[in-house]
Amino acid sequence: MSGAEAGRGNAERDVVVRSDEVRAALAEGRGVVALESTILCHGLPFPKSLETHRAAEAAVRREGAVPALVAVVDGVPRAGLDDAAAEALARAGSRVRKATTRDLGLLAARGESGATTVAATMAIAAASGIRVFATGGIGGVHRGAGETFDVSADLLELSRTRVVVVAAGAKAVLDLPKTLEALETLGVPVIGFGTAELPAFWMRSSGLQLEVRCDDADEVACLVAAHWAWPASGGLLVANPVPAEAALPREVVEGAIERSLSAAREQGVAGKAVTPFLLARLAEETEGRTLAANEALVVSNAGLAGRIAVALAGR
Ligand code: PSU
Ligand code: MN
Repeated sequence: MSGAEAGRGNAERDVVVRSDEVRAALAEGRGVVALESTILCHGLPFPKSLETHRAAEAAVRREGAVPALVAVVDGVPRAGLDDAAAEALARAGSRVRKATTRDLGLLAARGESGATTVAATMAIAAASGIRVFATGGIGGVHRGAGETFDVSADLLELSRTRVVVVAAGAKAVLDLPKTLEALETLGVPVIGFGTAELPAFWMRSSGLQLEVRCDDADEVACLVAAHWAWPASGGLLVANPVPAEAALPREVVEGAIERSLSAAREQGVAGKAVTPFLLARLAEETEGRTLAANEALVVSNAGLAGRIAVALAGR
């Protein structure tokens, strides 16, 4: 690394405040896994949100890695929030602004807090030296995007930021074929973990074939390292199907998605309110079954991310 590059790296790292544990783990070359805060504040209702977050942290630790909850607190991007801070965010819920990458400067300027989406969490993770991140499902191309232009900033961030995102594919409320096409266009490898099909969040399969399949964390780490050897490369998506015992049947989910989408249209829900609205509505439509599946897949993704972070740290 040249002196200029090293200088830039340090400057970037100073933008984010890392907890002592996260800083030490990174300095020692241990595995660290970023966890996002939008799911904590907007994706799941309290107290399921906090329970899921705690279970995800425990899953990361069981694999020998260190979890780093990412959020913006009073204008300061942070990686590694303690349990009290996590609880405060979960209790504040949707009163905390949902923040994507473009909001990071705004929050800093105004000293405001933000719950970071996949995109903003990736940006903060990369600036902190964290290379692996676990979430539920990424944002993508919404159904009807031809009219609304609603395409998640998560896709753009995946194209440019070097973080491995472990998710149960993209959320099933989206247009999954178009999301997969967009990921190809944006140069984002999609690795099926133990599957050759794109998982569909609460469901294990979407019927959409993937070109890359890995069956263990070392294989993923090897592929990630090779991808990052290429100068212009960005993020990767590791698509991990929801555990079989928590998966929901397609008949249950598809009808509920259709009804939720109609409700969103009727109520004129648009922009960044769409995803939280649909997730909350789906939970009602399925009498909480999507919440149980969401919890199971987040915890499973956190464990896999822990294994990948450890494998990557050892390379
Ligand atoms: N995964 C979940 N629940 C969520 C999200 C992901 O299981 O709530 C969040 C992520 O923060 C993701 C966001 O970035 O939904 C997508 O929002 P949008 O479609 O507005 O980009
Ligand atoms: Mn959107």
